[in-house]
Amino acid sequence: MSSPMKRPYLTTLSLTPENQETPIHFINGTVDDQLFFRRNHFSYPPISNLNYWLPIKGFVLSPQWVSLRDLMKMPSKTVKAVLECAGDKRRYFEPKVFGEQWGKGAISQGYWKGVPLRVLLEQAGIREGAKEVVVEGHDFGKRTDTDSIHSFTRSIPIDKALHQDTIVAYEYNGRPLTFKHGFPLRLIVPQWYAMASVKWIRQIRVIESSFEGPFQTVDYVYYPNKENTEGAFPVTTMNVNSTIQKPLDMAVLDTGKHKIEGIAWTGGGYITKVEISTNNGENWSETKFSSDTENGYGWVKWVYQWLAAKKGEYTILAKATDSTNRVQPDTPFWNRKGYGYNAIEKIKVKIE
Ligand SMILES: Nc1nc2c(c(=O)[nH]1)N[C@H]1C(S)=C(S)[C@@H](COP(=O)(O)O)O[C@H]1N2
Ligand SMILES: [Mo]
Repeated sequence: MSSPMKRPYLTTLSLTPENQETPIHFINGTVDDQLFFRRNHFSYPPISNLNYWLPIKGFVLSPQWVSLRDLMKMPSKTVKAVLECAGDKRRYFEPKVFGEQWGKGAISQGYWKGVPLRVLLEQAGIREGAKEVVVEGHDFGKRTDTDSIHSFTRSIPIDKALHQDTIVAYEYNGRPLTFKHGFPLRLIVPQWYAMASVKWIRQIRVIESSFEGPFQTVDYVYYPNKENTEGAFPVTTMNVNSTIQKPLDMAVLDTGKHKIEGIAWTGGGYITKVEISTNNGENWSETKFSSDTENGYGWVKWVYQWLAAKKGEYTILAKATDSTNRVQPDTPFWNRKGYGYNAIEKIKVKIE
């Protein structure tokens, strides 16, 4: 009997903190823990499930301390969602930007089960005038820009916090969260880039102002301008995007039939169309979807049958469109910190 793969097969960008991406051609339906990319700002936190209580406090009528046991008895919900790091594909920006040089594999998809954040907030009773919900992680450390210690803490606007599919998750693909992906509790904010999905929740706090922590106001902000903060705006929902999984970039293939395959996803609506060009954009053809398009917040799998009759070098492009009529742009939206890359997907192959 062949045994299942025992080790994660991930490409390492850094080990402390651990930042690793998924070889994109390995991804199929859902991404299991062994293949799930890892993105951390700090070392893993010292944490155990013994005596784990979740505080829900701040601008509420009756602050709550919920034990894990009680939390698991509350109404729950399972949400299929793509998690994509805002820095996914960063290495393709020109000019280059600082930050982890992610390729195309800082993305995953799976089923998250948990308690809607709304249920917890309603239990605590949100006070009139509440503006944001701040979620703090158990991990902490020094940032490179200051000497002070920070925890990984992020906020979401109150309406997103009350959205029925924003959940405090304790299971992934039918099993308890693994430690590296946020055990015992993790926020899941579908449609937003994954920085919003805070791992190892330490506390949830309702505030009546705007949260100003460095992971909110320094990082995860689009700075379109190299030198100043002109035109800056926060990173929120995912852009419409696609990735070619097969063939591999720079593959050498025989003449004949080849399947071009990949995924497409969006943070707004659902994917309506993915087009392929095998001649660097001169002609485009529509691909077929091999999965549902309106599948919660998941990605779409698409496929295109290509007949490579002639030998030579080919530039293959993929371009996704979503139901809000957003299309992948020809040129990426360059920003200083390199977030949200979604220019038309491109690979090269050689037919011999
Ligand atoms: N507590 C905590 N939550 C976090 C982070 C972190 O460093 N600490 N990183 C965020 C970012 S930027 C991403 S892309 C995702 C990565 O989740 P993963 O490591 O499970 O893939 O978690 C988010 N939640
Ligand atoms: Mo991220």
